[in-house]
Amino acid sequence: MKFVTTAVFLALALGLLSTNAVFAGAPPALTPGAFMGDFNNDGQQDVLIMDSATGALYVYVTASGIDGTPGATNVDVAQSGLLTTLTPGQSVKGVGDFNNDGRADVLIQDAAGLLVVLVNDNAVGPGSPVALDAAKTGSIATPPAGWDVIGAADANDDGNADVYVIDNGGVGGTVYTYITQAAVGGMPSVDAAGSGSPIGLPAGWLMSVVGDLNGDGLSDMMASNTAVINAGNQVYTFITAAGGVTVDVGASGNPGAVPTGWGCCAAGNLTAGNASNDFAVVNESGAGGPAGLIYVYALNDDGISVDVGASAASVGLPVGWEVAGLGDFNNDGIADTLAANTDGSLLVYLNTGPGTVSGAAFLTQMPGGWSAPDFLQGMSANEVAAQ
Ligand SMILES: [Ca+2]
Ligand SMILES: [Ca+2]
Ligand SMILES: [Ca+2]
Ligand SMILES: [Ca+2]
Repeated sequence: MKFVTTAVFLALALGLLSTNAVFAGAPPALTPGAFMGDFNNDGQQDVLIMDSATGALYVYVTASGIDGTPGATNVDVAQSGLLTTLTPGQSVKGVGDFNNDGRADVLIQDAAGLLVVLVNDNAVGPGSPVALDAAKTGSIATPPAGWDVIGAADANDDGNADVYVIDNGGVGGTVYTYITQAAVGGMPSVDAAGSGSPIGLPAGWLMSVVGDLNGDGLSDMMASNTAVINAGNQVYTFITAAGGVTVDVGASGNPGAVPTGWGCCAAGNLTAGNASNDFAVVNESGAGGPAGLIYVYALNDDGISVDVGASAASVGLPVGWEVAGLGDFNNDGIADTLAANTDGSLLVYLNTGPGTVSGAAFLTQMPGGWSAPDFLQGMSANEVAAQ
């Protein structure tokens, strides 16, 4: 297929960012992240997990009334279920609603590089386990060699998740967005005419977030300069324009630097009363505060500037735990924090604001060998928006 790259390198904007850069040559830190989405269309995030030995994909559906009461059962066993078993060479690349029926679908890639959407069956009745609708499995595209999936998010605000890829093997840093199309509840495919390349990143920059940051419905991008270890991790927010495959340079900007040794970034709306998202960082090194501490930067409506007064430290994660993503697990409009332990335990901190948590709800402990598949880069949109 024809793969058109029309990347516009924002040399001016990124030049401003790079003036204080000190490149130490350290490999970029990877951002941990789980694949989450609302698989049963009840407004609550659910968690996709995989058995690394067999390739089985399973969804933990979050129970109604999730809370932090000791001993509470926060997984709805009846609605949870096995989706499919991947064949060798296949891997999960993202979760998003690719056909606008309110149910999260699963983006996978096969050994030949083809991106395929496994469509979640919207005919499943209340109380029954989630399942796939094999008749609606849709092929999206095969990115060129060296291009990797960043995540899935609705770039053009048509209700269908789109797929972001980045050139990690060639020129480096060029982002391309496959716009997808599907009738509501139908089979996804790619809209070649609507697809395009919104941005190219300089060397050393990672895309950390794809998802709507300024509340206009169009997915945006947040990148972090993880090569800068002496001056903190700089972050930059790219606000997109109509169509979702171009960047509004004037609306984009630098929210500020994340302190040295802190991991960037998971995004979600933790502030009641505005539509813009906020982002969380984690103290991974213990520099400048206790290791494991989560700090939330509250973003103003523009999606780029930080509301310093509303920003605050949140909970501190115990040793062995990491942030897996932000998503709304109790349908109160405020994103919660999913944390994962190396022993397979999954915990949701129920946020009520940037620095306030009402409780910690234990979801479950995954069986041995199972994990919430990690993103190598970034967080997908289903982790971003508190719908
Ligand atoms: Ca759900
Ligand atoms: Ca769907
Ligand atoms: Ca879309
Ligand atoms: Ca936006």
